[in-house]
Amino acid sequence: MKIGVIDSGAGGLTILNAIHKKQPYLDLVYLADDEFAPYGNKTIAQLQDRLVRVGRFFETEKVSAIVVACNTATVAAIDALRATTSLPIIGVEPAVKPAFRISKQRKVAVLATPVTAKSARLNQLIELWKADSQVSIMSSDTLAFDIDAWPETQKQIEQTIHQLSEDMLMKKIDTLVLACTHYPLVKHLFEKALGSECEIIEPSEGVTAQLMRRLSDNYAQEMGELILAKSTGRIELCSSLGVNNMQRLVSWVSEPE
Ligand code: DGN
Repeated sequence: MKIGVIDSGAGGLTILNAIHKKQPYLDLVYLADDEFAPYGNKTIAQLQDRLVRVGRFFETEKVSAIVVACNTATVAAIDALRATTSLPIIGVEPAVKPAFRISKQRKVAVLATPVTAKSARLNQLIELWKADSQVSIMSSDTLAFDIDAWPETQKQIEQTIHQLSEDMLMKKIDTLVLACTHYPLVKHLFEKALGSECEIIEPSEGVTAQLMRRLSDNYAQEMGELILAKSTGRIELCSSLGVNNMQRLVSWVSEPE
């Protein structure tokens, strides 16, 4: 069984890694859509059109499900994608619910791209779970793009994280939700800037659990095991900008570990 995973660049590799760790025999095909990056400053209509094309790509790849490993694409275009394919589609949801549960000071920050930060979906989730917590929705229109352009952008990345963290420290934030799949790649820099008092939450485990639920809903248990047994754990990496760019993205991901 093969699963398609899509993001605008390197960010979704954090989700791909989590899926592979949990289900090492699942075949995965990853599309870094860096030709169209960054997703975070595109219009909703552009993102919908792009995701429909991505859906067609994965259909020709004969995947059994698509994971939209990008918060921006999920809030902007997952419904458009679902409307044009019968494949199961799993999106990534900002992990605000666990953040409100663990925050001791009731001060939570959610950091996302501008599209996600302004989205009705994020704001609805916050309203649903925040209770008496104070919430700061913060966004950066450069951070995801700079992460894809690492290492040339190392300084800009550090500067952006420093500024965002200063703001969070002033607001006495004790729990930070990384609501963009690129940001866990620089989690170590946020940890350094915010200190150990601040919990940092990322979405990869939730998405993996959701994928496995959807797969077992779609395939009877024994059937699912048979299909998994036929898989080899093969990972294919594709970039809409070409092979050289994919190699750069992969080296980025392995570097900080
Ligand atoms: N990884 C994407 C997300 O989770 O929103 C970032 C999209 C982008 O290109 N800015």
